[in-house]
Formats: sequence, structure tokens, C-alpha cells
Amino acid sequence: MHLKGRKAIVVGAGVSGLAAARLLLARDAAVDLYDDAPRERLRPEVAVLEAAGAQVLAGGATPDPTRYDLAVVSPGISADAAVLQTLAAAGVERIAEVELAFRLLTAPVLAITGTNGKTTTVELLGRVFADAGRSVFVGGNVGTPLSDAVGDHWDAVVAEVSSFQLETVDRFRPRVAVLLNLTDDHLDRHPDRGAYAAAKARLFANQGPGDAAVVNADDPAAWALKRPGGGVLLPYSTRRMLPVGAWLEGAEGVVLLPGRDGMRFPAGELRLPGEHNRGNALAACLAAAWVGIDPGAAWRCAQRFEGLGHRIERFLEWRGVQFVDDSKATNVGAAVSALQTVAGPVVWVAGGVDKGGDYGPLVPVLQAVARQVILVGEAAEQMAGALHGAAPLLVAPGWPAAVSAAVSAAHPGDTVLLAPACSSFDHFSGYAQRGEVFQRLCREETGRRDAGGH
Ligand code: UMA
Repeated sequence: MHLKGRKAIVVGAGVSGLAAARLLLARDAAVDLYDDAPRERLRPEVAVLEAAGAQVLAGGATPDPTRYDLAVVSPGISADAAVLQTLAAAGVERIAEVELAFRLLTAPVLAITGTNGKTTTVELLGRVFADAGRSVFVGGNVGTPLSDAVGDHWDAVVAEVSSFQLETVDRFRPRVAVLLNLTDDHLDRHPDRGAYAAAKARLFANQGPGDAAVVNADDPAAWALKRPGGGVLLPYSTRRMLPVGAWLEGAEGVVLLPGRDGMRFPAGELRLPGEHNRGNALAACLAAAWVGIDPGAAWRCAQRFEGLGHRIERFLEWRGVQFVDDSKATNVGAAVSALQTVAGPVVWVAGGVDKGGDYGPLVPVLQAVARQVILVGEAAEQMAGALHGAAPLLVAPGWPAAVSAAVSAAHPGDTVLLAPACSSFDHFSGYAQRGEVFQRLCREETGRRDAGGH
């Protein structure tokens, strides 16, 4: 992609916008950096980019669309944002930050999407590459923008890609595209379920000979998704044998690539709990096998993988009660999966900002495992209405009260589980801060009771 002399506007001055602006400036494009927030609320790095020649349009400044021939869009900016409408009406080419990076990368990209498990699988696959002695960049939605990978030599780029990013990709063509699962999420941003699924499907659109589409055959919605593109379909299943792809057979894993001999390997227990994580590990084995890495070595790497914070993280045991932080469970599908994974009975703590999904799938699992439901945050009353009757339920006025109620409700052998099914932005900067606060409150509350509180 030739950028010298192009006139670009970067929309959004967050992590990905700043990385895109750095990259564009390094390639001698003219850059305007647009953000709705006032100048003083933008990150300090904006000043560095300004000194390097970028113009900053902040706090509602109206860009003149005739000045640009390229717009690089941050994932957080919705397609109906006024600024994007203005640029579209003027015919300015609009691309995602991941698309910009992709066009300039020389390494093969292995991209992972899905509603849940993306970050775990991306981090795991990154370790599989590193273990195999290959240089690998791990980035995308996981945190480090893909633009930061451009310019260095990598044997592979492992990218977490969200539906927000996929909305504005165009030529993005991963050597391996992985779809882990598909349940409701982000329906506050995408107009409906169909639009969310269509964004996910764009991951496959440009695939052709030499590329693989790795899809979870156990997830009905992922499996049913109409995938455009011509990559070889490689399904995986933890439950049944398949004509091709990867599956588990007793204590063994099998990877069978089309036209090749099958590869069998011992598939011993993982440290990460739950069937979904066995599926994530299989997906990583299959993706690795497609690019010539031994799937048995990939599974051994998965066995050592301890996972990431705030994802079914068991952080405390007190009077026979386990305390588990799954703050990353920011949608209904992830919360269902957490409830099914931890040891019951469960005292379930949930709530935050509603994302427009259906809470219905929680009802049967709560009926089966919940001792007590404790709801907190902006969506608490709405969730209470949707979950009424599934289990004893209370709405707490705040997080300290929610934790105190959870500690009181739990019996020895129970699990107190934070799996909010909502985003965290009513009270916190993100899921990580929510998880940290929850863990601290649990330690404080149990400590108080040990000190004679109850
Ligand atoms: N902004 C506007 N107008 C808007 C919306 C935002 O001007 O209408 C501005 C904000 O003032 C802010 C900037 O845009 O200055 C923020 O941009 P952004 O929301 O795109 O966020 P980034 O900081 O660039 O981070 C993004 C991803 N954020 C989102 O998708 C919302 C990060 O994923 C990602 O790690 C990062 O790029 C690097 O690739 C976060 C996320 O929450 C973790 N992702 C969602 C999820 O995982 O569920 C999809």
C-alpha cells in the first residue's frame, strides 16, 4: 500500500487511532487526528504526534471531507457516527485500523474471532508459535494494535479481531481464520443479531487457496454462519469425530488435514477449566497444524497454559467456599459457560451495563446450579425482570453490598462467581478493574468476618 503523499484522517485518538497515526506519519502520509472528546481529555501521546506533523481535530471540530482520500477508523466508532457519515458521503475510502496494518504486513496473519474465548486462544496460539521457535506478534483487540507489528520481521502475526474491527475491513485476508463461537453480544452497537454475525463473517470473505477457515462444529450458530470466501473448511469438535479437521477421541486428539495422514497426540487434561477451553485448545492445534507446527506440541503447550486474569480465575478459598472472578464474562454466552464450568451450588454475582442481548439462556442454567443470584449495577432491575423465578434473587445497591450478600449466602462447597453478563462501564474503566475491585472486596469482607464480624 502506497501512503506517501496521501491525505488521511484517523477517526478516534485511542490506542488503535494513535498507532494508525504513527504508522501513517512514518510512511509520509499527511495525518489529521479526529476525536469527539475535548483536546485536554486526549492521551498525552497526541502531543507527540502533533509535533511530528499531525493536525488534531478534537471536541466536535468538523472535518472538511474534501481534504482526505483515506479515513482510518477506530473500532469504537460506530458506522452511524456523524463524522463517518460525512466522510462516506464525500466518497472517502474508509478502512479499519486492522485493515491498514494488514495491507502493510508481510507475515501471514492468523486471525481469531468469536463472541468468547478470543483472547485466551490468541494468547495460547502465540505461545504455541514461540514454543516452536517462530517469531510471533500477538495483537489486535487483545490490546496491542496490529499497526504496531508493521515494519518488523515476524514469522507470524496472531490477531484477535472483534466485530467492531471487522465492520470496516476490505481486503483483510488471514492465512488462518478461526471462529470460536457466536452468541449475542454488542447488540447496543450492531443493529441486530444478523448484523453482528455478518460482521464476524467478514473475517473469511477474502480467503482463497492456501487459507484455512477453522470453525467450531459444536457451536450451532458458528457452524451455521454463512461464510463467504474460498478457504479450506477445517471444523473442530470436542464431542464427535469429523471427516476432516480436529477432534478428541478419548484421551487422544486427532488432526486430519485434507489429503494428508491424520496426526494423533495425547490430549491430557488442561489447567484451564471447562469444555470450551478444550475446544479453544483444539482450535489452536488445528491452526498451528495448518502452518506446519506439530499439533501434539501445541496441545502440550495448552496443557501448561495457566490462562489470563479475570477469566474463571479462582482467587480465594474461605471456609470451604471458592471465589471465582470471571469479570471478562461480559455477555450472556460467557456467563452461561462460567456457570456451567465452576463447581456448584453457585452464588452468582452479575450486572453492569446491558448490551441489548437476551438473558433467557441463563434461566435453565441458573435453575440447575444457582443457590442465589445477586444483581448489581445499571442493568440490575432489567435483569431481575428477565430472570425472575429462576433462582432466589436480590438486587444490591452497590458492589460492597453485593459482595457482602454473596459471602452471607454461600455455604461450604459453594462457589461465589462473578460473571457479570454485562459490560463494566457503569462503575469501572473496564473488566479488569471490575475484577480487581471484586477480588479486593471479597478479601476484605471475608477478612472482616474472620476478625469477628460473623
Ligand atoms: N471516540 C470518538 N467517537 C466515538 C467513539 C469513540 O471520538 O463515537 C473516541 C474516544 O473519545 C477515544 C477513542 O475514540 O479517544 C477510543 O477509540 P476506541 O473506542 O476505538 O478504542 P481504542 O482505545 O482504539 O481501543 C480499541 C479497542 N476498543 C474497542 O473496540 C471499543 C480495544 O478493544 C483494542 O484493544 C484496541 O483498539 C487495540 O486494538 C477493547 C474492547 O473493549 C479491549 N473491545 C471490545 C470487546 O473486546 O468486547 C470489542
